[in-house]
Amino acid sequence: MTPVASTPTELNIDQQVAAAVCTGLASTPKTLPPWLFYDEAGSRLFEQITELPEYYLTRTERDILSRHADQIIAHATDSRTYLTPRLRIAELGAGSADKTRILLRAAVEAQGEVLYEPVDVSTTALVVAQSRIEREIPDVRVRPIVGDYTNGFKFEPTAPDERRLVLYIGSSIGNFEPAEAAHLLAKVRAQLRPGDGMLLGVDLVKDEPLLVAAYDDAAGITAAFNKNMLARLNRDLCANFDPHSFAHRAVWNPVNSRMEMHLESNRAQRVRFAALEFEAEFAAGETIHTECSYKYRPGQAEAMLSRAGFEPAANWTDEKGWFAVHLGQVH
Ligand code: AVI
Repeated sequence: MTPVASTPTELNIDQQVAAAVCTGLASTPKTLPPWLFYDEAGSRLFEQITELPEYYLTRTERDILSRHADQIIAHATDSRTYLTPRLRIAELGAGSADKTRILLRAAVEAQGEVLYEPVDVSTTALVVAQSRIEREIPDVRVRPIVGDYTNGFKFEPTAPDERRLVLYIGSSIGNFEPAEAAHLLAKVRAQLRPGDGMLLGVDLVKDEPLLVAAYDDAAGITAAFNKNMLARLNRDLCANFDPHSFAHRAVWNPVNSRMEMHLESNRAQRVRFAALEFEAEFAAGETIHTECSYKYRPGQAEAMLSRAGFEPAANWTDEKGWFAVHLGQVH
């Protein structure tokens, strides 16, 4: 197992949580950033969300990858310069790398050994993903990169006969504001060379009831995921949120083409953060906006890739046109 180093990101996480709370809860309307969802309990709840009947995103993307993995790998390896370039597969925010195994197997099939570079802030997630992948697909060598892909991580240079395919799947790009998403893609592009590519998974606009159900499931798992942010702040910043006094809200915002998650205070209340000497006051019905999840219309993902300097090369979708996977190449 490759040892993975601890990073400044993990060391200064408490300061980042404190800064996010002081900024977000002092603003109008109140906001908290979605990365606060992903403590240990939140990451477990997210894994449960991905298996919910209403949360179509994960299974739809998995089906697309399963059906088209060989084609995706062939497109990404397609070359005018080298006869058979070797493909390295990197992944931003790899997490458990569950769906990635489909592409890794297809790459092993096409070229034998494959180097896989998962990037994640969570050392634990990387260690788990590495041991699972190396056990299940012995021809994959895993070289984890612990780091925050939104903030200054570095890929190692590839050899002249290699090309890198960067995966950014799971609709994670949708959790960024359009300007931030553009900036992130451009930063990744700046680290790539001609022949390299990016595979981007995006969720598409669909009927409102389907979208709302995906973010407000009958079993209440997404509500628990949203409210877990309050439990996290109680623990990390000695706050005294009563999670029962907040309701989970999931709303479709058609103007901005995004699902939004909010936490709505069901009474007037004051919440104290003992670790910060900070208090936040809530009126009855006041909300904290915790997440945006952008949904794209035809042509928007291609435009986003082009603006970041990628040539949209191919895309794959499901029969219902609910989700799409786009390949952008560097020329
Ligand atoms: C991680 N991300 C793509 C999920 C989404 O659908 O925006 C997070 C999530 N939020 C609520 N359910 C799932």
